Amino acid sequence: MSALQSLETEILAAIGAAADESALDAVRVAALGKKGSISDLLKTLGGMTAAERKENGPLFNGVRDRVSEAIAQRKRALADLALDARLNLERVDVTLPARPLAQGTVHPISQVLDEVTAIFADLGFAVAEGPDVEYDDYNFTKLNIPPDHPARQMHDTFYLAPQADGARHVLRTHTSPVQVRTMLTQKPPIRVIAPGRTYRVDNDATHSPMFHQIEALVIDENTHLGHLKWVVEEFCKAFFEIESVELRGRPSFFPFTEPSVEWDLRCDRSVAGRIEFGRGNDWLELGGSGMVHPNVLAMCGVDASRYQGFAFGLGLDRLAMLKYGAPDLRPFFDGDLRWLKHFGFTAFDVPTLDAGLSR
Ligand code: 2U9
Repeated sequence: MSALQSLETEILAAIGAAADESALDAVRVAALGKKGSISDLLKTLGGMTAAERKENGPLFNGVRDRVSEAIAQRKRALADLALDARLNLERVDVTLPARPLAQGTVHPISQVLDEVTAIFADLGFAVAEGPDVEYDDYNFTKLNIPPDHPARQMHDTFYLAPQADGARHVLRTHTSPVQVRTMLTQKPPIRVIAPGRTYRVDNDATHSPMFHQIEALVIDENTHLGHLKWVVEEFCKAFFEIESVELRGRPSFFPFTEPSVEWDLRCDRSVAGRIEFGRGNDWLELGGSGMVHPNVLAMCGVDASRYQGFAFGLGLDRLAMLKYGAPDLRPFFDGDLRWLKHFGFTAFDVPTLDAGLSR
């Protein structure tokens, strides 16, 4: 091997062995710098004869070019290695949960809706939904409230402008039309809850023109009042997170149920500003219910000679007020950040029956 070849081999080996950019730069300066080995070699060309220069020039320049290219290649490889090492060090686990935002909170009504949905899902109920703007027929007539029925006045209905045929849509006054839609489109057995916004012309400390209801409907061959009471009882125990409850049923009247029952829950109000369930000498009105009226079953396409079922309704806003101690309904819909911060929940408090509904 000629001296020139061994010089090139030696420099290329040093380039390959350079572990970082500064080591590589030292090799570059030693070979190609002002006083570098290759630069020294190139300087000798000036003292050569034309024939020697013609022979050695391309050889020396070839060594310089290959060394320059090897240095550039090693530089890119070292930069890639450095980037890989940095990426490894600064790796972000995108599967980790995001940090909670300082501002936004889950509204108590959304929280209560999630809690109620989790409880009923555990009991085998599906969630049914429907539109806020409803047919008069589904909101009233199919629920056994014909056009001149006095119950229409009690509902304080928001009516929309008449259609070409004179029919008027309404803002649904309860979520019951959702169960009408369910019965019209599904065959029994049916087990659904219908949560959502409802509307009535009403506005004071305990009423808002837009409020939230949750209703349940069960239709099967042998469903009876005992099942209804058991479901209401199980719901109360799970929702108020207590071992036992006592329910009192009062006879009532609703056009869409027969017989109809309103439920009261035993509670203790002896400590001012507090309410506790499951004990005490007081009763809290919970909501109404009953066995679905045979007229309703028939108008919704269910064979009333074979099937029967129960339905009940609860006010979601009232449940939220009771459970989380908010005394006035109006701030629920004001969007005041201070109120939302006080009564809101963090997005990580997803209610489940195993982990606890409210923590
Ligand atoms: C169908 C048949 C029957 C749903 C019912 C009630 C009684 C009731 C109130 C509770 C609190 C409304 O928000 S609230 O003021 N609801 O008392 N709801 S029975 O009965 C139905 C529903 C749908 C097809």
